Amino acid sequence: MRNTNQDVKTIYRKDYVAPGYWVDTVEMGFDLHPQRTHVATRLHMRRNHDSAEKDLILFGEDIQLHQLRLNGVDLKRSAYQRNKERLIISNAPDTVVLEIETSIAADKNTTMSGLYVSNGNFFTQCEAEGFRKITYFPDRPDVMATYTVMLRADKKQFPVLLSNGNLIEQGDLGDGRHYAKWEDPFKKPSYLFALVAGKLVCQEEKYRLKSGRKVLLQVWVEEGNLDKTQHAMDSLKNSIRWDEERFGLELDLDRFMIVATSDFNMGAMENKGLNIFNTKYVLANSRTATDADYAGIESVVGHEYFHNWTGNRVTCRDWFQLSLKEGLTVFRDQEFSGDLVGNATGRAVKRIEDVRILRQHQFPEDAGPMSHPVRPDSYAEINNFYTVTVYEKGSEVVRMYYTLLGHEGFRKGMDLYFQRHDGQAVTCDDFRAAMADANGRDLSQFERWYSQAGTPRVKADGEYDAKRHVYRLKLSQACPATAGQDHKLPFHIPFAMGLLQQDGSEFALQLESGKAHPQAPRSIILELTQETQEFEFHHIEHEPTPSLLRNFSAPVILDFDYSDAQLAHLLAHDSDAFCRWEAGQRLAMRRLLKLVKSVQNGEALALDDMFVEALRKTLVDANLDPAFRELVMTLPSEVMLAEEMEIADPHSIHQARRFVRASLAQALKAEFLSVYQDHLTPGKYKPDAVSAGKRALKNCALSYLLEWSHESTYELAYTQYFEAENMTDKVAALSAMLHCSSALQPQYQARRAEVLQDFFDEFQHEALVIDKWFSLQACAPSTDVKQIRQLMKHKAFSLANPNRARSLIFAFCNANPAQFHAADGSAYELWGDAVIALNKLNPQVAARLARSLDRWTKYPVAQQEMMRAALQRVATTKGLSKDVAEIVNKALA
Ligand code: 0A1
Ligand code: ZN
Repeated sequence: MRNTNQDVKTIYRKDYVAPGYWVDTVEMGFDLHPQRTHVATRLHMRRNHDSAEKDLILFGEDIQLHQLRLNGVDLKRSAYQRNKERLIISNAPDTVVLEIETSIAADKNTTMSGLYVSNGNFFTQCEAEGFRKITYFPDRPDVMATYTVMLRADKKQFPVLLSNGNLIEQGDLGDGRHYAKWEDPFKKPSYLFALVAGKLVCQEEKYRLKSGRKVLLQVWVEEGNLDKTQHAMDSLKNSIRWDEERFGLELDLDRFMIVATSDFNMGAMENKGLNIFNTKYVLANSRTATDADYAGIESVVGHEYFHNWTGNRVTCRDWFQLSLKEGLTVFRDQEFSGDLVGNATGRAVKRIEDVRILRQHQFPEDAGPMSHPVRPDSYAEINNFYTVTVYEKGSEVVRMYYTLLGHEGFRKGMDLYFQRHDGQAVTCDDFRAAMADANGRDLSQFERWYSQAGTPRVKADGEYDAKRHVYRLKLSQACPATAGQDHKLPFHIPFAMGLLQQDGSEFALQLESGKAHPQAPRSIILELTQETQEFEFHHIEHEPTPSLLRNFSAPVILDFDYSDAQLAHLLAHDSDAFCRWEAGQRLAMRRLLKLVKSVQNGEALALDDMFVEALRKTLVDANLDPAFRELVMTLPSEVMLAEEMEIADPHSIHQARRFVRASLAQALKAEFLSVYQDHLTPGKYKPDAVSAGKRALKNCALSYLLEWSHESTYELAYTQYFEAENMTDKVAALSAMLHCSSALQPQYQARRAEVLQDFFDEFQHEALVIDKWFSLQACAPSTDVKQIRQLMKHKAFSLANPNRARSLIFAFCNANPAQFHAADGSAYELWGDAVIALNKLNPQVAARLARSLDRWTKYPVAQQEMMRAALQRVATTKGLSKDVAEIVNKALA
């Protein structure tokens, strides 16, 4: 059934054809003026005799073409074909020098793709297909060339002129203008091109590489922000060191620059030698940034830096291979953050956080209308495929190689990958082949992780044979049908596991019978490759408690019929921190789902002592890492609960979760209080994982204490808010005051208003903090759609700034389900208004927001009808971008 009147053209992976022409060198001259930037480009091209494409095809979008010259001769209008997207020259000679003159109105560009102006400065964003908004070009990642770039601009207005690579010349032009010439010695695809021009200042440092070579590191920001660049600089130095040590990869340029802009569609961009970042992932000091912000900066700085090898030196043949660079680079940044913590529990905490993100965002994506394989087969708009599947599931796929091949084996695979493919544009198959060949392994079945969408389920059944002292584990796998893929073939699943004894220690795991081997490992990785397999463990003296899918060794859903007692045993003893945490989550999930039913049936709610006791033990266990304890005390989110239900019921979910939090607060108030007191971190703020873990636990305790509605606890948050010397504690207090049960009580209204106003007044000139101010309100359970509309009228709100739009509208639509799904459908209307308004300004951001209704078929019929109507309204809007059209069409299909 077609529900809409706007179909968009689909591009298929199977249709890949190599480019008809290669580009060896690109020379560009920019005359930068915000209203009209003139661009002169010279391309040295040569025919690719291996290609079926005979024409010379260039892409171009929203640019004025002034002149086109081929081998020195002006091309007449009849010598080429041109439409809105392409320029095609037929019968071109084998060697071509093409000169192109174009112009751009960067100040009118609100899409933040191509060349645009933010706060008076010029920036570019060329991934995925933004370069074609600057000049006509074979804008596809398999066309790799070296670039020389001349920038000219008014010296006063644009004192800083940056592009990729090395600065080779600069000077004055007279008439108040100046120039800078940049040369990037490395071949790159056009999506890695960048320029920045404007009034910026930098923190810089000479840094010595392991090899002894000195490089220049710079972090560029707007004036007034130099007090917030140190952490980004430290993170960059840590990243450089880490890639040398862990993968033997050295920075290949003499200069590496990071530039921050407050107008950016995504987190950051890995342009060669000139990374452009969202300010959110650069700027931090203790007054304005939280522990989470510090951690985010570290991982994004790492991520972009690691792309220099995984993405830039070796890039993607076509955009279907996006996960080749993104999955691998996410894996690398996750490992980097884990290694930096420097201890096993810290690593485990990081792992749990990453799994939580995967489950919260990727599992729902894989179960919804946008479900796609890690390597998609088709797309209408590639920007819609920068997804949690390509990134986070892609990283899990890379992690599975790591798990199967081991530390050394994985490194061998990486070495071979660079040996074979440095300077090339390749595919996910090439990566898999390098991993297999370097280790003499057959990884052909592993291909299915790239080609089959959906989250596999692994069902485990255990049986203990007391006579033979054998524990038999049966594993079966299945994967639900997804769009266009009805039948799935079995995956190659690394399944890590152990068996716990009654005293909490682990059995030696021996898969063969015969003599007992007490030295056998206590944790092993089974390889599940068939639909069903059985494994027998010998010399198991009593019935064990299985610890399954250790460290979340594969991105699957595990079904095992655990008893409560078994889960409590795992929570108390498992040596695998992931499974230990998971046991607590299972205990909680079970209760929450039952309570949701009770809410729906109007029954009295009750929480059992066994659960409270299991959590109490973890909460007060001083031998456990505070960060880990905080993770255990955090209940599964409302989004995760909705995913577990046949028909989601956000209001009952909210009430049930609230009830569990309040009951825990009531039962454990003494414990929460002493945990709170014991984890204060006085003295100078430090963002390291240990201090951050203490703050996380302390603030978790505070938020529980406020569920127990009592004057004294509200007072505690109020005091913490005013006395906090860092943003983590300040925002945690404010969040607790807005989000907990007490927040709903009228007697606290005045104080809530007071702190909100105080926060705004103090930080009104700190854009990133004002984003928090909007977000906190957008996610508060008491904030309804009317208040959101009110906040949209606030003088500090702007839909045009992606961070601000995300802080209010996305936060409300994605993270406040009970209000977003208000019975009258009024929030869906708000969603539609915002998507339609954003569609005109910034299609990429609009398409992201459009995804908030992805799961609409999961709700009761009455809600579904209203959501469908909202989707249809968007789908039939005139002038819909292909970004938004693809999303809503898929939702309605
Ligand atoms: N490659 C970047 C993410 C990125 C992707 C697309 C963008 O614009 C459409 C911008 C950034 C990364 O993985 O960090
Ligand atoms: Zn990336």
